[in-house]
Amino acid sequence: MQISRSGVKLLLLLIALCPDQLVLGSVVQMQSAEQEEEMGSGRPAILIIGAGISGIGAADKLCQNGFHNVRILEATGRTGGRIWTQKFAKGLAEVGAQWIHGPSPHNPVFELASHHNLLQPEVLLEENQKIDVKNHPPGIPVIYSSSGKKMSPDVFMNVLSMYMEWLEKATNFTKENCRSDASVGSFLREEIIHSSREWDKTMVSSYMAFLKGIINVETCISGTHSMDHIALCSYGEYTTLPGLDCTFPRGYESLVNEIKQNLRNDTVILNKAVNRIRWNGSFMDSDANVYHVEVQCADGDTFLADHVIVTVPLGFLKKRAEYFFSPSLPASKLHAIKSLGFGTNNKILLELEEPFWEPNTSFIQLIWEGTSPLAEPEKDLQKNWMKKLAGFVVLETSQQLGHVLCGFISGEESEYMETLSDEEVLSTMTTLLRQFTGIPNLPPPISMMRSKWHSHPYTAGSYSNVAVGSSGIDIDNLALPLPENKDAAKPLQVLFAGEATERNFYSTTHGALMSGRREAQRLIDRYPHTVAAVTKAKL
Ligand code: 6YU
Repeated sequence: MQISRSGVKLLLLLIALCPDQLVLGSVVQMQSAEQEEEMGSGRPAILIIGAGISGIGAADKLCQNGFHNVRILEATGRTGGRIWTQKFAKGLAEVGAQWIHGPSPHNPVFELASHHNLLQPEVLLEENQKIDVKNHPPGIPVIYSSSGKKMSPDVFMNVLSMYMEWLEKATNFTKENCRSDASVGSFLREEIIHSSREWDKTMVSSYMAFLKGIINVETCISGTHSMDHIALCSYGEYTTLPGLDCTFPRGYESLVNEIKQNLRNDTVILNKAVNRIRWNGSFMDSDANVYHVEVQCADGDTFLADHVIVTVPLGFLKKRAEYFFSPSLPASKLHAIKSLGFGTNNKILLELEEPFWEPNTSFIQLIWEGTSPLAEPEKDLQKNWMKKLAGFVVLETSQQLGHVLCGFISGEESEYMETLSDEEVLSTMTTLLRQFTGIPNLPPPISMMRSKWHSHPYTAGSYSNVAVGSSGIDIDNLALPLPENKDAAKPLQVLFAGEATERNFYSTTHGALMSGRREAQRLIDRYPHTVAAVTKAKL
């Protein structure tokens, strides 16, 4: 279809009334910023790559501020990204994000979820919003050891409180008082060695095994293979929000679905994997409109835009950044992508016919006797991968799910687990549960579901961390828009959002949502006329 230049004004008027973008052949043309500004409507063509909560959140904010020429290109066949609810057992279970970490007024996920009535009433109680669990499983764990004994948590209470103090201490380092190669793991080891000199000799081996188990939990929280990979100097920059972590009774995806309601039906284009983003160019459509960015997709489609917000996970960028952008990214960004961490934390969900745990148990901690955080890590993955399993969260029975345990496992052992068949994982889990409960004929789980985030082609891991060799500055560098030069003639061509771009809230859904809104705001500030028009229209 060819459109004459004289028809453009009429066409733009039609688009203003019916703001669908034009599709001409395989090139999807969006209105150019200059043309829009000439028309005084201030509506640039904006593409968002990725329909996770950062992408959906950015689109929502843009649309609410009068930007209607917004499209999201999503590689997979679903929205939500690492928010992924699936049917399991007698209800719903989360493959990715599970909790709102810190549900309190400064958490935008909590704000949205409560606004849309997605949470249980007790979550909204003021006293719940004041509790600070610092991302750790709340409550006292029920502890089972590898010799099949259930152990009293009282035995470990003093070690647990020492551990929490060490972690708190680890958050007080800054680059002024710590070596840049120091890790949280090495710091914890020093504290353990120092403190263990005072321990009752008969308890040393149990305490060490307990601490090894707790550190396995910590690697899941930080999304890393080992705490030796986590930079000590930046550890305190991650900010926890107050509030007793909570879940979504209708699934985490209910939040994504609510945000999507505000978007036009055709905003999200699924199964549209982006292969390459060409920026700093002059790309012309058949009406001689010029755009600075061209987005090439795996299926051959090409999209032209004034601004692109990239929200793909850091894991994907680690694999593809060099080819993904043309011209290639500046050195500071490539350094950030390479040096920041993006580790694996997987779930193994098990449905049991009958619970072996007491009612009101929230977390089952596993202790492998004879292990120690001071010993060299086990090398033989085939034989030892299951020893990295941090424990099981007992999923809430209030959700009528049945009797479901959610195991968490991080790092290389988790990535190895992804390579095994369901039968192998199920059989290992059955053996493990029998060994730890001391019930040799415990029936095997009736069903199992597990995540495979490392092998996911568009995620390649679970979430980001600040690894040794990187710092919060890398997160800020990753978040900077392109071109870098603020005075460039064509500013804000490629913007970056996604959890890994939020210096204080990386690795979380609220960090991701904040990042999407942050980049939307950057564009809103660039087009004050659009906002002014919307405000006027609302009055
Ligand atoms: C939280 C929690 N949580 C467990 C597990 C995981 C994560 N998180 P997305 O990936 O969502 O979207 C990008 C899209 O881009 C995606 O759809 C892709 O398909 C698409 N894409 C990629 N390439 C493309 C291409 N080429 N073309 C087109 N599209 C493309 N967060 O708040 N509570 O309980 C958990 C958990 C197993 C895997 C989590 C949790 C992390 C969040 O899920 C995640 O940050 C956001 O969903 C990301 O959204 P997004 O939009 O940025 O990307 C001190 C210190 C410690 C630091 N850590 C403490 C926090 C611990 C985090 N909690 C973890 C715990 C669990 C259980």
